[in-house]
Amino acid sequence: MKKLGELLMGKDPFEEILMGNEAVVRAMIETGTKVVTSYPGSPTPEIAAAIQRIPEDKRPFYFEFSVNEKVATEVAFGAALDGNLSCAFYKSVGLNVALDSFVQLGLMNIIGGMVVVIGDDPGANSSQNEQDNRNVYKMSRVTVFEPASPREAYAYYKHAAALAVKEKTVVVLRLTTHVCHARQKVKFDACKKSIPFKTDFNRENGPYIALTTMALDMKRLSIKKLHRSEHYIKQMGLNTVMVSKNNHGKGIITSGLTCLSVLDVLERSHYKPDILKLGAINPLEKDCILSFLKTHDPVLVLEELDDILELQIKALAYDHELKTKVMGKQSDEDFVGEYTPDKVMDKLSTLWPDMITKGEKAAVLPVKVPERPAQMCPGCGHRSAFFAIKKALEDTDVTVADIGCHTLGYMPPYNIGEILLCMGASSGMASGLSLFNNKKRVVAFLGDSTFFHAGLPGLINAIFNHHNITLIIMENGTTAMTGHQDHAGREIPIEGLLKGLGIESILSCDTYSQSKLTDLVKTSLKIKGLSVVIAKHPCMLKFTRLQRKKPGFVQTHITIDQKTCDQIHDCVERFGCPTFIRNPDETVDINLDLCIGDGSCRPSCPVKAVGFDKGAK
Ligand SMILES: Cc1ncc(C[n+]2csc(CCOP(=O)(O)OP(=O)(O)O)c2C)c(N)n1
Repeated sequence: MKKLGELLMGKDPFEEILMGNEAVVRAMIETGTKVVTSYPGSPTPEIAAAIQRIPEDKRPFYFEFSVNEKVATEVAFGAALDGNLSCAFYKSVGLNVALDSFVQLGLMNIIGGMVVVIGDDPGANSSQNEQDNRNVYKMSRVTVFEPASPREAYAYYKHAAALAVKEKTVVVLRLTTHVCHARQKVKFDACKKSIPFKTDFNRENGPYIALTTMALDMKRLSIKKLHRSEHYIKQMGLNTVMVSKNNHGKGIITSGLTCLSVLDVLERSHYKPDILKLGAINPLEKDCILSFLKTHDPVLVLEELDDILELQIKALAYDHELKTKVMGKQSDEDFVGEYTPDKVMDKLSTLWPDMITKGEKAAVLPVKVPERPAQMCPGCGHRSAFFAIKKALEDTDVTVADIGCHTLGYMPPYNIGEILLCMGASSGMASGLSLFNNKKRVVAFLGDSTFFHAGLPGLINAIFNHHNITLIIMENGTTAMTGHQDHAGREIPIEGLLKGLGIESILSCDTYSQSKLTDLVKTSLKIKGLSVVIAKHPCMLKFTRLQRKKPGFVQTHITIDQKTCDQIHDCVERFGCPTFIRNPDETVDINLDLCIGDGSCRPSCPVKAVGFDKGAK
């Protein structure tokens, strides 16, 4: 196989097995998308990774990691006002951050067209919740396409782009985790000749100021655009009916990945209901749904997460005085988690036991894998920081976590970080906890990418309102948790920014200098008002990956001098690096596959039994 970057840039049609996220990049190129923006977050970061496989000078569009999802949305919107087709992509909860700008998009005459790709995460595989963003799309009056596979992700992006350009509007491509990450053979079309960047903004194309009565006219326009979208959806046949000869009159309405789970289950059923698969989930194409409801009874609406389709379809049936029984969620549990084949099997066999025997297993058997709790990598600077900071804390102190690799500090053996909301929330929550609180000191944690993303307002609030907190910024030079994406810290040193904000107490040190860090935190905690500690160390996963690429690289390890070791086990119980193996006879060994020889664990040994192997630096 050609390199991914070359493949994506090919002029001729080709067929290849690609990830859903990668297939979307080819669609961007084919549709002439000119500006692409993002803030990283699973399940979409591989879109950025695929874009970055195309050398910047060959990339047919501008790409940036914006400072957060709201700014990513605004940059893409601005470029579209100039006449370019643009795209912003981010994860489910990213929409919460983008929302203030996102809800306005439907009102605007977006000259070049705009696609927003949002990766929802049913099952909360890598998110702090499994929010159903379909609730927001209705409110924002945006058209939404939902693919079930990489093949459809590619095709639906192209549809989204075509409709966005035609109607000068925004169209959402709703991906979910396994559509993003699944791999499938996709047939790609040829690439048209390149389209130039445009800078044609003209306010006559507006109105773009949605104030007072203008906002209402703009809303009327957005409603009209949605009607036209419904027409497009019908014309393009985005909603499809799969007919079975032996359906017993029953029907299922579903969309996205759930449809594949249903198809999987129906391979084992005694009869097969017809399926209406919705490729467009907002607006709903009423004609096709009504004709399905008129020709099937009962109809089951199967959808992951909330009952968005179900309620609309029930309302449609009611308005048209249909007698068809429309069923959907049967229990609270139906609102929770992914609709895997097993879950769908369970649901269908309970509801229609004559159709499928209860206890039948879905085709995809769950593979039993050992549990693997999330943990910090060997050598992680955050581990050294938590080890050191714990020594400075008292039991009564309240520790407030934020989102990033350092969230893992809440786990044993550190147990630091007792509350978590979302990105950038730690300073604000800590400020609230500090009010009228003279007994407990309040310590907040914040990663460096998050500092720029949403951390600054909470910090500025703490300065402005004189809150009494200690903020520890865990600076590792990258957006580590989502795969080492770049962030604004490359251009803007955090310490300088803090000084510029007028913060008087700013202390900083490398986290490997553990005793120094303990002292700095102790000093900080004595200060009345706001104090900041910057706990720095480069992300060691990123660092070692780069080191290993260097010619002549030799991996060194740490060693344990078994004669000196007193089996105190601080290395295992307090430092907690996964590299240490505690044997049944209480001796301690090193897992050489994991150890990166960084030596950050050495201060954890009170008898100095941890050393470097020969040649290590
Ligand atoms: C609004 C929002 N956008 C994106 C994410 C995905 N996400 C989780 S952690 C993280 C990055 C954290 O980076 P940083 O603050 O530098 O901490 P690190 O992981 O490097 O320790 C991101 C982007 C999210 N959870 N919420």
